[in-house]
This record gives sequence, C-alpha cells and structure tokens, in this order.
Amino acid sequence: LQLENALRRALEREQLSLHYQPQVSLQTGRVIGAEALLRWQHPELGQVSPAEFIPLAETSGLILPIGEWVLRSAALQLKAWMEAGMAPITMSVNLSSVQFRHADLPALVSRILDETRLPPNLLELELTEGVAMVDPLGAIAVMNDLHDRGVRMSIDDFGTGYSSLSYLKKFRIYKLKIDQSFVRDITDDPEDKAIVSAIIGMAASLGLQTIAEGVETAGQLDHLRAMGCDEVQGFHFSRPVPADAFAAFVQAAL
Ligand code: G
Ligand code: G
Ligand code: MN
Ligand code: NA
Repeated sequence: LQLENALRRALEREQLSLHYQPQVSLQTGRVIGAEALLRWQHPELGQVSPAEFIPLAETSGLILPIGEWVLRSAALQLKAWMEAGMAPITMSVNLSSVQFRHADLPALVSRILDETRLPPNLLELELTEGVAMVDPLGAIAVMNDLHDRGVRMSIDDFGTGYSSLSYLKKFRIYKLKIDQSFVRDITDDPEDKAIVSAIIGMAASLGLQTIAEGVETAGQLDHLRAMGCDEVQGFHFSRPVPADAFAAFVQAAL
C-alpha cells in the first residue's frame, strides 16, 4: 500500500518519465520507430522497473491515469521531434490489459490524436497475446474500432503466450514483435532459428510486419536479415534513452 501511495504521488510530482528505444528497418538501415518505455524515479528507491509497478498500477486502477499520461506524453514527444525537423517515425506504446479492456480507450486515443494533430498511423499500440486472449471477441471489437480510427496494433512478446493462431487472422494486427527469448540464441540454437523463421514466414503470408526484439549482436542481426525480418530493436542499436538522446541517435544515424 505504501508503494501504491507513492505511485499515486509519482504522477503528480512528475517522477514518471518516458525513455525511447529505436526501431530500425532492415531494408533501409534507418530508424523508423520509437518504443516508449515508462520509468519511475522514486526519491528513495531510485529507478523502479515498470515490471514491478505496472502490476501494482493495474490492481489499484492507477494504470488508467498513468496509461493516459504515457499515451499523451509519447504523442506530444513525437510531435515535438517532428516540429524540430525529425522525419516522421512511428511511436509504439505498451498497453496494459486494464487499459485495453477499458471502454474509453478508442475515444481516448482519438482525443489525444486530435489534441496533438498526429497522423493516426504514426501511433502503434502494443498488446501481449495474453491481453488479447482474455476475451478474444471483445478484443476483436476494440481492435476493429482502433483500426477504423487509423491506429496500428502490434502483438508484443509474440510466441510466449498461448496464442491461438486461429485468432491471429481475426485480430486487426499490423505487426508481430518476435520475443527476445527466441532472438537470444538465434545464431547457435537451430530450434530458435526454426521458430523465428516460421514466425517471419507466417507473418509474411498473413500480410503482417515483423520486428525482432532484444537484438544485441551483429551476428543476430545477420541471421534476422537473412530470414527476411522487417525491423529490429535492441541494445545492439541503443538502450531505451531519454528523448534528447533518442533525437541525437537518429541525427547521428543519418
Ligand atoms: O523497459 P523495461 O525493461 O523496463 O520494461 C519492463 C516491462 O514493462 C516490459 O514488459 C514493458 O512492456 C513494460 N512497460 C514499459 N513501459 C510501459 C508502459 O508505458 N505501459 C505498460 N503497460 N507497460 C510498460
Ligand atoms: O515487454 P516489452 O517488449 O515491451 O519490454 C521491452 C523490454 O526489453 C524493456 O525492458 C527493454 O528495456 C528490454 N530490452 C530492449 N532491448 C533489449 C535487448 O537488446 N536486450 C535485453 N536483454 N533487453 C532489452
Ligand atoms: Mn513492448
Ligand atoms: Na516484448
């Protein structure tokens, strides 16, 4: 409860911030997107990982105001970068299951897009398989609604949940994010290689984009390129960094 109260105050006291990790096209080598990742700088505890405080935010309901703050801040940041001359890139935002199932989400997303005058197709919402599979019919309706508003959706940590492949064709998905656990040993482990190759092949057949997460080495990158993966993200390029460092990274990569 103490941590919960601290989290409640964190929103008001501006202890929350976003870091951004670049997403790189394998075809062009260019930065084509950013994933926004939430950070909490607690005055005594230091950096608290979202892996720790997101579950707490979900049970306390705080995830709704926090999630709204994340969406708006990420959208405003992208707008600011573009106004400063950065070529348009996509902004990916992680959604919690509570946010995704909240009835106001599609309208909230539209409000934020209107406020910021961002083209909807520059916003990408990341969902895990588990979130979509809790209530697949409900998920289909929400995805259709968001899709009709022009927003793209991706499945995060793909391959780690119990994805029913039959739902994959019903979900309005734009991109699969191949989980980093399959990428880690891709240069040595024939099974991981086979799984990643199968995901990329299936995605291509279904007309979905693929991005590999957790790319840390040039060797992993070579394998992913040979397999026809569309995009990559990971420490090999950059850790998640504050907004100004992200802009500097994009500038240096040109
Ligand atoms: O970047 P990092 O290792 O700290 O992220 C840990 C976990 O927290 C990841 O699963 C990531 O998806 C999740 N996460 C990061 N930012 C957000 C956010 O803004 N909203 C939600 N719901 N999850 C987030
Ligand atoms: O669940 P999600 O994929 O949103 O979470 C992304 C998490 O992965 C974040 O915690 C981020 O810091 C972390 N991450 C991003 N790139 C790498 C990487 O190359 N290696 C490792 N080990 N973690 C990464
Ligand atoms: Mn993610
Ligand atoms: Na992921």
